[in-house]
Amino acid sequence: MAIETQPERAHGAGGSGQASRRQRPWWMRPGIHTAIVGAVIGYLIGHLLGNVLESSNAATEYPNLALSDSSDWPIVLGYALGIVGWVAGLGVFNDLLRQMAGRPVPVAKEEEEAAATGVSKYFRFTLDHKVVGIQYLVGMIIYFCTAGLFAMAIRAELLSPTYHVFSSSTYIEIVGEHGTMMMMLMTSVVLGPFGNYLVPLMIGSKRVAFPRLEALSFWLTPMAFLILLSGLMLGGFPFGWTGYAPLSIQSTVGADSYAMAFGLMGISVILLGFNIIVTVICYRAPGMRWSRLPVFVWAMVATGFLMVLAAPVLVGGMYMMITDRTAQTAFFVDTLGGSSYLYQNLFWFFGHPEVYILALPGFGIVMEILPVFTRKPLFGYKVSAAGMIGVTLLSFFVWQHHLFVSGINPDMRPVFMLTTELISIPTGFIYLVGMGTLWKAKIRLTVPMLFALAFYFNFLIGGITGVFLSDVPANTTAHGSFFVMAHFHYTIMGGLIFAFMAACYYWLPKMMGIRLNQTLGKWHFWTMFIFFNATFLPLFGIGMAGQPRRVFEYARNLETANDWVSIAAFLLGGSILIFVINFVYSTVIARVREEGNPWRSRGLEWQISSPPPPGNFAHIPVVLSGPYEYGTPGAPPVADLDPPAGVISAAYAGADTARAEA
Ligand code: HEM
Ligand SMILES: [Cu+2]
Repeated sequence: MAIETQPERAHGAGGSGQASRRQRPWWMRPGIHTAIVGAVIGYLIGHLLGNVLESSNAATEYPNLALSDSSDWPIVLGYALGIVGWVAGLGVFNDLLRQMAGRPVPVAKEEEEAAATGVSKYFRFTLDHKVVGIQYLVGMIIYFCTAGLFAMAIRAELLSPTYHVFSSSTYIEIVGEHGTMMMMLMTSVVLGPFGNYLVPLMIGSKRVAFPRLEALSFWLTPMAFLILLSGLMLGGFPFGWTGYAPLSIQSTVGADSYAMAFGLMGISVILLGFNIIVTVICYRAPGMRWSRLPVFVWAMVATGFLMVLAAPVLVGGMYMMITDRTAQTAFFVDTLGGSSYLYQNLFWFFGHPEVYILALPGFGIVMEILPVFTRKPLFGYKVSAAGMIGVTLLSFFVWQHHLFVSGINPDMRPVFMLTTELISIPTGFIYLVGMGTLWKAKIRLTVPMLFALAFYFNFLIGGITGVFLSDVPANTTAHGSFFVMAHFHYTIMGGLIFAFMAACYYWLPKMMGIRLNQTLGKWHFWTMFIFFNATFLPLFGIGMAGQPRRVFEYARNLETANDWVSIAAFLLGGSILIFVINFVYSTVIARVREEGNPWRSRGLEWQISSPPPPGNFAHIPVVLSGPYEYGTPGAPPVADLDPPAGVISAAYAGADTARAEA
């Protein structure tokens, strides 16, 4: 049940507001500038330390174990201490250290931060979940566009079947940067901005459970992004986004940036998911039963569990890769007693749940949007929640479908073929909930709704081709080809990213109190939808014709088709540009206010002003009914926003006694 008081108060060691009000000059207050200084100092110290280690190194003592040929220690330690410096510069440790030293920690810090005005709060480590949501949103758009530019570079090279713009080694570096940047950062593209911002509003809470962890999860992402990008200066990494051993152990220092960035992002994702889970379990308003939880929140919880359970395996794998490369631990080196299969299994034990980390939030968004624009209850609400739980559980039992052609015990293949085909059942349930809601509905074709409908169109193609790939014989043929590439772009770009766009158009009026321009929105939608399909549909055929992934040369007869795809891809890039222009134009220049409930949604988040005031709700609301009772005669309002005194304290007293008794 919801908790209104702030736990910090309870052990705020007698602190008063004074501690925080004694202002230092701005440049001494923690912020992004001190973080940069911290990161640079940390990097330099680490680099120096690494050089010292390197010169006294194991490489001379154990020459036969020296697997890679360049100095990994200075790079790895530089990155590691750079991260520590960045976090310290942001002031993440300040309260902790104060508390450990027995000094007063300013109480009511969260309330003060929530009331802060001005743009500078967006450049700080802050405890306000709404600020973190906006920080994530802007960050994600930047990361997505950067990774998208790499995609444009890939398509530029593929205009010609032979050497054209980039050398073969540069090409694979670019593919690696594109794939890794997308896969590591887009894990948070929904939970980061929309999960953090909206979940407390949707469950009737004033706050999240762990504001510091939430803020930290965001502030690790710029570091992961920059570390991955810096790999380009170190010669890149030649193994795509999957980092298979032994190549990843033998590659030059660019591989360290891959492992450090991906591992760091793994940590960020664990914190992100953990905070959301605990928030939903512990901070729901009275009356917000699990059976009334918005389906978007269900998706956030399911994804949170996937994150918390899968990402540690990634972090472990990356850590082992780093120690293999520096301390010559040889976890993944067959000739020294390790196993490159071990890496593949660790990677995909994370990697497959990851694809559901990318899919479930998309479903959460579109299922939230459909009832609003069809004015109908969500069809099969319970089925959708059950489907998401089913997907979450099953997704830990399918990972070896990525290893069908690896040579690992072939008798395992039918088992994993079966589990993979099984998972399409709960996924199909979730899909059908959408179809049932659309059935015989009068649809309002707003921009968010268009994106939601396109999600279903694209995901169908991505999903059905996935069933083909789960089949061992078909997989053996298509593996490593552009067919696979087209399949997963249909689910991730065609699914997740379309849903993300739907969410931007739907919830930005809530989050910023500003309406995105709808005409530009329609241009954005139609160009993105048409050129997305024009880019990726032909790639199924090109893949079946044998064009391999990650290779910059292909058969001459495929040139025309590839040229078509490249031109469509550039136009697709142009459609994203329309979005960015619309975003900047609408939020910075035009600023058309949108205060009320423009979509006439029953969602709890829409029942308060936009953007919500500090602390979200004046009083903790009492939830009276489910969020999807559109067109239900006599349906009660969603919540009582100003419940009579006593109702809440009674609810808390109940919760407290329940806890005390437990
Ligand atoms: C503008 C839209 C996009 C275009 C035009 C595009 C294009 C491409 C192309 C052509 C490749 C294959 C290169 C090769 O194997 O030779 C590729 C690989 C890849 N893309 Fe995209 N992409 C786009 C968006 C995305 C998104 C949104 C994601 C995920 C969030 C993504 C994830 C990947 C991954 C994981 C790979 C595989 C990299 C590897 O083989 O290691 N892409 N992309
Ligand atoms: Cu998989």
